[in-house]
Amino acid sequence: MADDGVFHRMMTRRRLLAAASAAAAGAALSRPAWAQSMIDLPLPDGPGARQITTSFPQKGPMILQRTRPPLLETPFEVFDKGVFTPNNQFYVRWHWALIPTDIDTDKFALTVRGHVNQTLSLSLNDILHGLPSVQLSAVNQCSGNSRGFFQPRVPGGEWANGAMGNALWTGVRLKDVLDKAGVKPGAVQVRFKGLEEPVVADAPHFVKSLDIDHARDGEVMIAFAMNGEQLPLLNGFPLRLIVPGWYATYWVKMLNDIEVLNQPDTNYWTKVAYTIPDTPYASIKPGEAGVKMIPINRMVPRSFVTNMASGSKVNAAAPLRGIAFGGDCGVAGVDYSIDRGQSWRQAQLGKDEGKYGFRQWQTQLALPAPGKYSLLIRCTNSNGVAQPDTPNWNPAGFMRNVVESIDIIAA
Ligand SMILES: Nc1nc2c(c(=O)[nH]1)N[C@H]1C(S)=C(S)[C@@H](COP(=O)(O)O)O[C@H]1N2
Ligand SMILES: [Mo]
Repeated sequence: MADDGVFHRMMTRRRLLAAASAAAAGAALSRPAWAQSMIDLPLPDGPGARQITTSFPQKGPMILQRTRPPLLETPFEVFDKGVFTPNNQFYVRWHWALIPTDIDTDKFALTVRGHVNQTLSLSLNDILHGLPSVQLSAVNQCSGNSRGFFQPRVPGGEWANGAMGNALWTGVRLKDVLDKAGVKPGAVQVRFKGLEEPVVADAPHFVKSLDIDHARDGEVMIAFAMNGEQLPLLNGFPLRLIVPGWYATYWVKMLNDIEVLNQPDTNYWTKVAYTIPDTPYASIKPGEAGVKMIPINRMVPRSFVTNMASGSKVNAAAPLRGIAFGGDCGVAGVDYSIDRGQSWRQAQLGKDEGKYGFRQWQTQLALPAPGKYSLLIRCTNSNGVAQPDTPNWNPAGFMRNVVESIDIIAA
C-alpha cells in the first residue's frame, strides 16, 4: 500500500489531473442540468430531491449540494457495499473555492515552522521515504453531517447522512514530523493550513489547530494515501491530516503548512466557527442563550440501516443490515427494536477493521405480523456511550445524534 506505486502515480499526477478536469469540463458542457438524474432525499423540510452529478474530477455519481466551493454528498446506498467508502464516491466539502487543480508534485513542500528548533521544508519524497509509514482505518465525518434532519431547521449545508466516509489511510505520524523539527518547550498548539485560498483577499484562510499533546499522540497522521491510492484532489491531494475519532473539520486537506504555536490559537476557524454548546450531546433548546461554547472535538456513536430505506415494503423475514461507528472509540454493540423500544435485540457485528472505522452489523428480521413497523437502531460504543432517545439540537446543526429509526411495511 505505502509503496512506490502510489508515489510513481503521484509523479504522473499533473498530466492525469489535466485530463480529468478537461473531461469534467466537457461533461458539464455537454450535459444540461435537466438531463442529469435526481435522487430523493429523506429530509423533513426538504429539499425532497437533488441532482446526481458525475462532473467532478476523480468522482463517480455524487449528490450535488453546491458547485463552488464543492459540496458533494455520498449516495447512501454506497454504504451498503462495505465498510470502506470508495474514493470516487467519498464526500467532498470545502470552505473556499480557490482550490488548485494542478499540483506540481516535484515542487510541493510541507513547511514545519513556528515554535520549533529547526524550520523544515519537506518534499513528498521526504514524507514517503524518510519516515516510517503507518496505516489506520478511520471515519471522516463532517460536523454538520445529517444537518438536514435538525428540527427546527438550522441554516448551513443541508446534508442528509452522506457527509461521512470511512477509509484506510496511509501516511506518517504527525509526531514523527514534529520531532524532526524539534518542538520547543512552551508549545501549546499546532496549526494546520492547506493550499487553497479564500475568494476575497481579506477573508481568513481555512486553518485549524490541535493541542500540542493531541498533535503528538502518535495517532494523528499526515496521510498520502486513501484506500491504497493517492488521495483524490478534492479529498486533499497530495497530503491531508487524519485526526482519528475527531470531526473532519480538523482533517486539513492539501496540507502544506504546520505551525507550532506558543500561544493558544485565536483565529476565526478555531475560536468562532465550529464551536458547540458545552452541554451533554452539545444540545440546547432553540433560543436558549448564555451557553458556554467550546471547539467541536470528539465524535459520538452512530448507526445506520443500509439495505432498506424508510417507507420500504419488506418481507417479514427480511435480512436487516447496516453500519455503525463508535465515534472516538470502537463499537461495543448495535441493538435494534421492532416494538418502539420496549424490547431490544442484539445485531451481529461484522469484522473489526479498527476502532475508528465503520463496523458492519446485521440481523434477520422476524416480524410477527404484516403491517407498519418503526424500527429503532442504537449503537453503544466501547466507552459505554449510546445514541440518545431524543435528537440533540444546536443552532449550527453539529453532531446530529439520536437512536436511528426507519419506517417499513411488512408484507
Ligand atoms: N484545506 C481544507 N481542509 C479541510 C476543509 C477545507 O475547507 N479546506 N474542510 C474541512 C471540513 S469542514 C470537512 S467536513 C472535511 C471534508 O473532507 P473531505 O472533503 O475529504 O470529505 O475537510 C476538512 N478539511
Ligand atoms: Mo465539515
